[in-house]
Amino acid sequence: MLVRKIEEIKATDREVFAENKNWVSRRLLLKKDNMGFSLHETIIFAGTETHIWYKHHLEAVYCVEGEGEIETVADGKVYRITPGTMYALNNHDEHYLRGRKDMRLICVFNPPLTGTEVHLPDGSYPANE
Ligand code: 9YT
Repeated sequence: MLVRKIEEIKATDREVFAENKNWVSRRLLLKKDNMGFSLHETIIFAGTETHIWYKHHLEAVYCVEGEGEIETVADGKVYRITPGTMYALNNHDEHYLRGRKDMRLICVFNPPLTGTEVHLPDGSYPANE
């Protein structure tokens, strides 16, 4: 049984800040936990825009706090994100993620992140080795 609390993860190597400081992600479950997915709580900071294109991962995101939007690049559609909204990048959708108020998101990645990935210039995370 694994039981973890966000407060225990803060200031450990399971807490990762974006290089551009757009977000912080606390990784409750990673590849090494052998669950087949990773589970994160991510705070997207107000006033930020992040280009994301997960070419090697599927991600589902559930908003529990705050407000923002995603814009899908292929069709220019904008989706408002508020508490209770889920979006799933089932087509590896390239998008912009914008925080209007600090947004608290619960994120699931398949395949799981190892925890050491950083966003590449194209908005992806590298494929796991
Ligand atoms: C929603 C999203 O993908 N934000 C970027 C950070 C990512 N959730 C992560 O690494 O935890």
